[in-house]
Amino acid sequence: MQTDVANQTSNITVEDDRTGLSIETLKRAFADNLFYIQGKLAILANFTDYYMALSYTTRDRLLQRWLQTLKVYHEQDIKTVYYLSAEFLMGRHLGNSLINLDLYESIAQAVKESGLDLTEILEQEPDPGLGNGGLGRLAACFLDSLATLEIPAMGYGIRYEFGIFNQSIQHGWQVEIPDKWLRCGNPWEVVRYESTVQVKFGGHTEIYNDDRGRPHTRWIPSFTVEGIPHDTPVPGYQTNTVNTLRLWKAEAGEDFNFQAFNSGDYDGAVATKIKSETISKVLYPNDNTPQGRQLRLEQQFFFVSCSLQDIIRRHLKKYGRLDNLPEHAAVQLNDTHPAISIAEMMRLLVDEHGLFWDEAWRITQSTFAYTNHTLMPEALEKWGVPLFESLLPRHLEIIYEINHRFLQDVQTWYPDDEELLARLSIIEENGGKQVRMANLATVGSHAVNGVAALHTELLKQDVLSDFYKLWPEKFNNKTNGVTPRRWVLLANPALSELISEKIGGTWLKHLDELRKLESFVDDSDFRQRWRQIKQANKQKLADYIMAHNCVEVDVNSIFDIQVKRIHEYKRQHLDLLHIIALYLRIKQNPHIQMTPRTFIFGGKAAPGYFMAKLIIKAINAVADVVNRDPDVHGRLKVVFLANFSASLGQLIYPAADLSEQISTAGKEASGTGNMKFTMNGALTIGTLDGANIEIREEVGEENFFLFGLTAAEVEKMKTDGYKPRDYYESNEELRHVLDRLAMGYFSPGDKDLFKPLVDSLLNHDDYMLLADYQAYADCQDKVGEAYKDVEQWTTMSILNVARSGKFSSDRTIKEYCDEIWHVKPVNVELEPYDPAKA
Ligand code: GPU
Repeated sequence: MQTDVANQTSNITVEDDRTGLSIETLKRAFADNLFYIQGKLAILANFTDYYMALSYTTRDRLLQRWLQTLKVYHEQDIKTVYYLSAEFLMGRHLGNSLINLDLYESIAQAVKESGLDLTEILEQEPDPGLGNGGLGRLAACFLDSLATLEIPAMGYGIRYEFGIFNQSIQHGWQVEIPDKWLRCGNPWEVVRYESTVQVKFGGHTEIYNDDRGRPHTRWIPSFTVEGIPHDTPVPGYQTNTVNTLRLWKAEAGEDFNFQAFNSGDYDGAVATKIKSETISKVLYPNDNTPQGRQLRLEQQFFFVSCSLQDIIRRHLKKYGRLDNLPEHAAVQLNDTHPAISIAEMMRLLVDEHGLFWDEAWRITQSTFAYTNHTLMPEALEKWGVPLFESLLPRHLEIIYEINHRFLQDVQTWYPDDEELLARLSIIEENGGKQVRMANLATVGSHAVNGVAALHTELLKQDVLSDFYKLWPEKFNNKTNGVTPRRWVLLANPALSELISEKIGGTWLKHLDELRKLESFVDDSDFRQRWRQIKQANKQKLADYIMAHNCVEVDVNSIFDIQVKRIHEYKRQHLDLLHIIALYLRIKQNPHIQMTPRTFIFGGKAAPGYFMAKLIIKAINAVADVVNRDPDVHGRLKVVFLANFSASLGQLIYPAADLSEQISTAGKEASGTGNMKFTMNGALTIGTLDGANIEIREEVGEENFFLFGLTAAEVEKMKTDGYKPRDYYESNEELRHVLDRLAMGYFSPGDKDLFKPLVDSLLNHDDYMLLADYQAYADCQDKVGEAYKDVEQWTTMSILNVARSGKFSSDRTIKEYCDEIWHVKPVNVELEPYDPAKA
């Protein structure tokens, strides 16, 4: 790197160097950080060094706001939101920080004057993959909105050493590669050793009497682990507020350091250390289907205990009492992963802080709220009682006590309804006792919400219907949203610029203002630029596809995209059946007219999910045949993009023409990718599921490609006895498609390869692909026709963006603030940095 640092004559003061925003100062800081932090001479530096130096330059400029925010929160009488989540899929930090600090342009200039290119440096950042999919990404969008809305908030989670695996595709199969995201260091975290907490596990409980002869319970653990907080700043967009994401790393406790070593038990000491550190080692790569492993429960309890101890410690330091905790803390449970919070809070209040049970219960219930993210029965977390007893003996006692008191209440309201009691009980008695975490979370919270209107209705009618009858007022809907800062401004700068040129820049904080775009819908210059931007975004993706898949795609074809976790309920294989059908139509009639399409897939399968991995293989197998067949003649291409992630999403959403949201109705709680596509001007082909329903309501039914059974029809068909084979037998095209797959047409070396996939569809078809197949294929024909009318498609695309304002996570978070948390914004005024006073 060539800099002119040596020639600089301006007077840059020390404090300027770390807070100054002029191009000159930024250049100087960048060069300094390369030298002093990375320890590299410019001529020997590589891109990682540039990335690190630029990150420190940016972090320095965040710190003033971050520390000022902490000071204001410390001094003022406020209520704070604590968002507890086992996953935070934050996405890359550097670009987002630059945007939120309004520093993007200056840094780009400073970097350019240093002879480098900012976008290339941004690509060096490892994408912190501390989540699986929608649930973890939602938590990240929420943190962005909380900071932007100036709400005092803190995210609490686990600092996994290995995040979601990297996916590579080998011979069409998914191969998992460990994600060593911390290898080069993490410039975005600050370790707060002084706030380390102790977490107990195992052992037994005993009763003892206090000085006044009152009995108490004491938990004697068999081992203790330390939780070390690692803090990451979360800047709001164009505000001074910088909130904190606090992630806990597990380390061996004090006793390890002395006792085991001193007694000469070196192996034993090391084993303890390894066991402790294992707790925050790796993210469980399951989405929507928990694995009931002991380590997973250890992870959950570990971060919950750390976080609640942290909250209580800070509260006590400030107020010296706990009865007013609910006035200052709102704790949100992101699904049931942190639901053990209910029992841990009771334990801390009763056993450790000496509160009476009833008072502790009042505090707990008024502090916690619970968000449910799934209706799928297999995704509801349950833990075997024996495991619970050995790992968390005191918590099991507390859960029994909570359950006993709860069921006694129920009995007074509904006497002699044994079945109702059995359904409501926190303990499932059938087939080996289990603790039902959703029941625990519901009983212990004052609010329970679903994540889209349909999902909340189904929660009330189905999964949690008995609780709804008891406490209808507890239930509420909070339709998900996504942050337009990352998903439009950062991902799609050209579109953002066009929009700001037309309606000003405030839409980024008030997304409803996008409606103003409707008045430009007939402006031919605007429409043309709209199309050019989409085309350029498609070209960027096409270049990526060429570089990574060696497949040439036509940017004039429909970019028809399905990116999300691979799951049978999301029905990537329905998309695939239709692709095979189109291919067979070409083979039968080589001159058939067809709007050219590029089908693009991306998504990870849980490593133990056989059928999901087979679907990936099938997509790649079909791609191999279709992409090579000269008969296809540019009409079809199929691409599976490896290693879908937040950062790859930023490339993909802006390049889409068609967004595939084709889950079986009633199965996708909300979906959030659907919103990102819509905001970037893609049209949706989708079922009446999750937030699709609300997207269609907003954009207008004429601007949405709807197909398929409704949730009610799905249920009715199931109870009436669904026979997938009937569809196979009566639908010739569908039969040919399935036969080709089953016969090994796409797997020449292994004819039976896809038989399990076909058999599952013919014999069970739990997600009703065959019932929805014809409606989907017909709807896709309409899409193909519609795309031919460029003008009409442009109008629909503009209207989709103009009417997507509801799906900002700012709207979602405002609703949580007003209706669940009862928290208000807190203004943070910046004070000039003064080293003498710091
Ligand atoms: N979701 Br439960 C996940 O991503 N992982 C999970 O373990 C569970 C739910 C998703 C839902 O599938 C999706 O519909 C929703 O939009 C998202 O959570 C955020 O609410």
